[in-house]
Amino acid sequence: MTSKAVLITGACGEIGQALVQNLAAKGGYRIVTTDLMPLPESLRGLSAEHLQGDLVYRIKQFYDYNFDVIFHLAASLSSKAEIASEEAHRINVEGTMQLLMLAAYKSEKRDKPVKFFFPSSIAAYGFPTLQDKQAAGRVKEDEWNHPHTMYGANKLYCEKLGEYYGNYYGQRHLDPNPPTMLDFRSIRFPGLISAFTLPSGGTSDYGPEMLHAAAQGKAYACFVRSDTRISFMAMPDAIKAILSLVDVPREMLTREVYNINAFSLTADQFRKRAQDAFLGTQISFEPSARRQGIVDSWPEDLDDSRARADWGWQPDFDEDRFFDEYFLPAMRKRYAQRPSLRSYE
Ligand code: AKB
Repeated sequence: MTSKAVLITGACGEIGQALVQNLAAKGGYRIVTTDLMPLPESLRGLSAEHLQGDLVYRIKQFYDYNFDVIFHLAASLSSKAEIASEEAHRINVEGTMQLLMLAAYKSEKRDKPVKFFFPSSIAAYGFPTLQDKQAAGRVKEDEWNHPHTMYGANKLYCEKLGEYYGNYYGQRHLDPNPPTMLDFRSIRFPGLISAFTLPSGGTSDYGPEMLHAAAQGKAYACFVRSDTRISFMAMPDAIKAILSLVDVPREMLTREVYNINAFSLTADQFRKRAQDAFLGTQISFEPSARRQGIVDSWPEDLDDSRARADWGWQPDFDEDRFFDEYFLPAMRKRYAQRPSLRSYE
């Protein structure tokens, strides 16, 4: 059996690391990775080749390959992107644009669509006020598309670029014999939580940061108010969603961009979960106006009915299962020596 050639950009990030591990475990893929950073020790041997460097300046290198699937995960996340906005635009938009052009060219040349997976985000949404957010509840993909952040604007625009290159590039879909176009697929992720890695530069980071700090017996000052609510998901569900969406036959899809959802909880509910799990948990709330403003513009909850109907999406981990079957067992294993860890047996 010939293996599928895949490119994973941002391979050293949280989703990247989990995806490399999952694809390698599944088998049947020749994985090429790229990132600004060297590949962590744990991933060496899983990637056939790692190209270290800035994608935007090194795009020519990638024309030598024939990728079947591109997972374009590299991005500057929401909080970081507000500190260096123009640099974030370069990474988030120009990087995506360069890869879309490559995938469009290869799809046409090989007469075979290159699959292009793009992780979008709840940051693509934006509510003018907290009252609007609270009144809206679960949002559908086409509602409230008014991001407040550079990162959110970049995500929304890149979704549109993907739709353009996949369907209308050069208006050649109107030719009598239209060329083969790339196959763009995207998911709007909620905040993601891994039991094995920590995020950096994002704004949903308070969730995972709080839990990991509590598990290590470290005090944590949460940078948003206790009543702040957005939706979250376990990393294994995020990876499951990516792999399912990429594998599903195109005819089953009615759109390019899908919400997915698992559970929605407040920062205070996170604190209570951490207190129940870890003795001596010390969590305070010290909101930062800028980061608070960002999460206040993001939805409390997502309507993922389209993903459920079109490609059978369903999370494995609701809130209880996330804590009881994923996060806490991993923490027990990792910090087994810590005396303040409650026993759950
Ligand atoms: C961020 O906080 O920037 C990301 C996201 C929600 O896309 N985790």
